[in-house]
Amino acid sequence: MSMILDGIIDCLICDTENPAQQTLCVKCSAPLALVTSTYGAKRDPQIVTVMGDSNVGKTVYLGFLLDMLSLRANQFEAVPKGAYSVDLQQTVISYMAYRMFPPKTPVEANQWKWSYYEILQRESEAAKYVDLVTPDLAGEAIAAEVASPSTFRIIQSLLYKSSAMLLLVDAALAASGSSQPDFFGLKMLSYVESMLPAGKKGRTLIDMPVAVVLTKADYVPACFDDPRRFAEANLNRLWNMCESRFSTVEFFASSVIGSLAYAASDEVVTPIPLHTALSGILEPFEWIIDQL
Ligand SMILES: Nc1nc2c(ncn2[C@@H]2O[C@H](COP(=O)(O)OP(=O)(O)OP(=O)(O)O)[C@@H](O)[C@H]2O)c(=O)[nH]1
Ligand SMILES: [Mg+2]
Ligand SMILES: [Zn+2]
Repeated sequence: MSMILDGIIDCLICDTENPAQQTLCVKCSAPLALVTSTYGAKRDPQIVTVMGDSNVGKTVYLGFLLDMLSLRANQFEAVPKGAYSVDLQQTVISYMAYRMFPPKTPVEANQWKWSYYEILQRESEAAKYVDLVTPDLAGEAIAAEVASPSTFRIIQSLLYKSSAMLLLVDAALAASGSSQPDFFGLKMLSYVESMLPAGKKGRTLIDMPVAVVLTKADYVPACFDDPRRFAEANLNRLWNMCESRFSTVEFFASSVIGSLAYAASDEVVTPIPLHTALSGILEPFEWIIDQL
C-alpha cells in the first residue's frame, strides 16, 4: 500500500519515494495524484492494464469504455477521481465527434494519460465497488519492453501491480493473414509469465485474469459470432499459450465503428469514422470486474 509521510510520496506503481511537490513520479512518470487520491480509501485501488501492439485500438477502446461507464451504461456507475482522469475519454470523444480517430499515443511515459475511477456495479442482489486505475500506454513502449525487458520499467511495475489485463489484438489484421498479431500476443503473454514473481511460476497456471479483446471486428463480423473460434483459427499461437499457461482467459470481439469512409491524398489513405456504433466494449470489462 502506498504511503504519504513527511512530504514524501511513494509512487503507487513503482514504490519510488518522491518529494511531495512532484506531480509525476521521478522514476516511472505515473501521476502522484494517484497516491494522494487513493490514500485513505476504503479499498485498495485495482490496476487494470490495457496491453497490445501499436495501432490495435487501445486509446479508442479505453476512451469509449470510460465514457460508457461514466454515462452509466448497464448497471455501472463511475465517478472520476481527479479531473486528470477525464482527459483520455474527452480526447477520444472530441476527435470522434469530428469524425477523426485520436492521434497515436506518444512513446514518452510522461505524456500518457491515466484514469482513476470509482466504479459501482449494481447487480440485482448486491452492489460492488471497484477503484480502477488504468493508463493509456503506447504500443511502441509495450513492444520495446517486451522485446528487451527493462527498457520501459514502468510496464514491468504495472504488471506486478495489475489485478487483471485486457489484451487487445487486431482482428482485422489477423483475418487478413498477417501473423504479427498472433506473434505479438504470444510474446506479450510469455513476457507476463516471465515477469511474475518466482513463486507463482512453475507447474501452476497463471491466475491473473486476461480478457483477449479482438478489435476492429467491424471488418470481420464473423468474429462477433464466436470470438473463441476466431482466435483458435486465426491466432493459434496465442490461443495455445492461453490454454497451456493461463487459468482465467476469455475472448471478446469489439468495434467502435458503424461505417467507415476513406480519404486518399498522396498515396496516404486515412480512414474516416462516419459514425460510431459501439459493440463489445463493456462486455470484456464486465467479465474482468466479475473476476476481481
Ligand atoms: N475499423 C475500425 N478501426 C479502428 C477501430 N478502433 C481503432 N481503429 C483504427 O485503429 C487506429 C489506431 O487506434 P488507436 O486507439 O490509436 O491505437 P493504439 O493501440 O492506441 O495505438 P498506439 O497509441 O500507437 O499504441 C485508429 O486510428 C483507427 O484507424 C474499430 O473499432 N474499427
Ligand atoms: Mg494509443
Ligand atoms: Zn513510479
